[in-house]
Amino acid sequence: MILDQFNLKGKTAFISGATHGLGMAMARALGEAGATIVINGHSSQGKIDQALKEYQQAGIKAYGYKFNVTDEKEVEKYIHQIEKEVGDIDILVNNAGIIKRVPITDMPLHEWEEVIRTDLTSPFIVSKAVVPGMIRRKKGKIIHVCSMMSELGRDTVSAYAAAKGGLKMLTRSMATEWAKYNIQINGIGPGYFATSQTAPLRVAGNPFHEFILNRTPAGRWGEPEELGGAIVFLASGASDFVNGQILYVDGGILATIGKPMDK
Ligand code: GCO
Repeated sequence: MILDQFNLKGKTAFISGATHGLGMAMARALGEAGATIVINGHSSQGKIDQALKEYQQAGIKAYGYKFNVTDEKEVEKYIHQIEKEVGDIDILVNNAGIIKRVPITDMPLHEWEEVIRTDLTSPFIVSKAVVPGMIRRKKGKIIHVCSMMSELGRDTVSAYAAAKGGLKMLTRSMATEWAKYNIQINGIGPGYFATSQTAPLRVAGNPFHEFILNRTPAGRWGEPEELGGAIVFLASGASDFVNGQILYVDGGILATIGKPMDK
């Protein structure tokens, strides 16, 4: 039965970050599809505990670990610990990320490096730590959280766009090297969603808010749970012959040049 292909019962998914926002929405969807969820945070055990409470209240089996996904030694230690304490990681979602909205001329090198390390190097580090098990088992799903900025530039988000553009090519490179092990590596590309990360942009009367409403054919910001179907598809047997693709969930932004701002 085709719907059985979307069932994640018995699977374990590690979603980096996922203490809030889009990561939490995607993790909840994977949990509701039957997966056991593992999340992480690097700064606050309180945030991890609060998120675990929300997952458990939703009837989702969830575990949380506090470590920094940009630190290779910590990642190796904790991925090993997760596989020992929870089980094999069948699904990896590289979600953890940051954004800094600063014009290039005003961006200090250390801020550029922080964004690149978190949004691009960390998926490299975490995937490298998880993939040996997937290769051994000849089965696995890796999903990188990309962005509109994997395809488009925007002023003040140069480091983020460079990282997310690189993440698109890392997705394709991993698919090239690892598809032969029956591992599917794809990306999910959220458009503009109503989250804490975009809250500063969604202030009524903010020209950017009006711009996005006009630039998005659906005429609205996405709701985080609207990523659920796409992430479950990419994490499930329904996508076993899909590799190196970025699945955009963007209300149509990438389909159009846009239209003049409503007068
Ligand atoms: C911005 C936004 C975007 C979105 C998302 C779009 O500053 O333009 O934060 O980066 O968050 O990444 O796909």
